Amino acid sequence: MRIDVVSIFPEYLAALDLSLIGKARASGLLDLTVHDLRDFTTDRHRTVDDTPYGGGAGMVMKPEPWAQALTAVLDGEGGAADPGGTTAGDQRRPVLIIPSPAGEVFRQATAHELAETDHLVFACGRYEGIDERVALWAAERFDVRPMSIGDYVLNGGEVATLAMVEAIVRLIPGVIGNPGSLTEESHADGLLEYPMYTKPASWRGLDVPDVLLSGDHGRIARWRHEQQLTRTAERRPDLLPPPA
Ligand code: 6GU
Repeated sequence: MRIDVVSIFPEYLAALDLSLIGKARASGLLDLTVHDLRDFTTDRHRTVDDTPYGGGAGMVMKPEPWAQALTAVLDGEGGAADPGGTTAGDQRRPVLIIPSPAGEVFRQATAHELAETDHLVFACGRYEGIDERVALWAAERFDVRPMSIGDYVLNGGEVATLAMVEAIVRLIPGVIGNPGSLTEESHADGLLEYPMYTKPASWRGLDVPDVLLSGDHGRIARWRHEQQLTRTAERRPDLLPPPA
């Protein structure tokens, strides 16, 4: 998979060199490049923002640097007639994710869907956002997806991009050593994960539930499923199907 991130704070994305994502890059499963939006400005001050038409607080990101940056990212696609190597080749367009609290909510299902894409581009806005015409212009070249990571406001798209990239990349086949860990985690089956324990069996007066020491795998599986249901009902009742 190829991922390009465009930001005025490329240093924010330095964490993408670490841990699991860093390993995916080193192994060639992920080709990730971070671009500085200011490299696509043409004025002496490398200006990326301006005052909003209609008035109001804050600044808006100017459209032209974004068009230059996104065009450069597309030019970097290789331009070969058949970059995938098979003639039936995948004709899906690159996906442009625009992180925004006004976007569609990014969920585990979204991560699975996007893990199937060949090329993802993240356009990290700052200030009050990016001139709306950029998304319209980009829609002729990309599948444009404004995405929010939850109902709260961040200062810009960088932190949201870190979260989405991590959620997507760990689902690329081969990135996680033990694929079983993907099927037993929270949200894999629409429920929260059951509680986990490790040694010692008794710690500061707190005991691991007996059932987990029983060796009875059927009983353990039933207990874990009940725990998933009670935990989800307590913490995230919105995830449960409405009672019939
Ligand atoms: Cl994707 N961006 C910003 N700036 N704030 C957010 C968000 C995204 N998701 C939730 N809040």
